[in-house]
Amino acid sequence: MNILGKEKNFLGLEPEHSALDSAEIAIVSAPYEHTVSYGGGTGRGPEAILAASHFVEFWDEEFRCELAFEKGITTIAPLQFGSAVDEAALAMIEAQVGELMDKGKFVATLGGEHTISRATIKAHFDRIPGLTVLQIDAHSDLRESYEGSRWSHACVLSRVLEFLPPRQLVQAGIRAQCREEHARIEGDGIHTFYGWEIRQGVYGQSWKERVLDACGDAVYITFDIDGLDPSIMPSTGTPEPGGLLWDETVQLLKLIGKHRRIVGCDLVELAPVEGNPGPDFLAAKLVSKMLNAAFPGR
Ligand SMILES: [Mn+2]
Repeated sequence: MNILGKEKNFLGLEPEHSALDSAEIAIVSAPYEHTVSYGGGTGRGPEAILAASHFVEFWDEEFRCELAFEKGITTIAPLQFGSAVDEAALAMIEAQVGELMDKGKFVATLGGEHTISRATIKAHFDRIPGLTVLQIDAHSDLRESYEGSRWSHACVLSRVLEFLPPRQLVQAGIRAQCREEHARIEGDGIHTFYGWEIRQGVYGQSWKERVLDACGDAVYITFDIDGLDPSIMPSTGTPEPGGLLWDETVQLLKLIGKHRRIVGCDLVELAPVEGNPGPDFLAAKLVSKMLNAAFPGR
């Protein structure tokens, strides 16, 4: 497995803090883009996040640590899918994430379209009993198929629910779905926190605690960047108004990390816009915050 050096790795780390053998954290890049439905560009997401991460501070003033120096973060060279699509591409991602987990690494995967999370979640599900998946997303992604494909990013959680019990799925920020998805949520008892419920104060100030309550001990976070409000995150293929803002998102991550075990994560669907680097930097900082949240005790 090849790793990226200081010029291209996450945070621009020197070898002593980014070696494959010693780092406790591994960044996987899955620049997979095959079933985009509106705006394109997610295939360039991982590279843009890694480039922007060089402007993220090592010291986190909120978590009060330099996680990269304390744990080490290695960045694996991006997966190259060639002509592999759908199940073949997912098999490559699942194999790499699984191999790193078997080496004892905490794995954070950068997408790519949301389809990739079927693979990263499966790798975690097979190794961690009772896994909860916390999905932050504008879309519930529970269609059975979309535009003729079962492997569309719009159905990725349907593919996950082929192995994950539906009560172990928690969704937050949802504000676009079709009738069949709503019926599935109601019928299967999926914990879904809709954007309008959060914004209109249905759960009061405590919506984040309610999300926490719905999570079991071990939590995998799949973060679709379109879960954030387009005012702070315009660089995504399907922007939806009414999304999560920065501070409440970080507070949620911090709360989950304090009371549960965050065992892995991904960040998907960033579609970088030429000439607007701000959202790429936000995404890089969000990855850093997720990692900090995952290691609260250090
Ligand atoms: Mn999604």
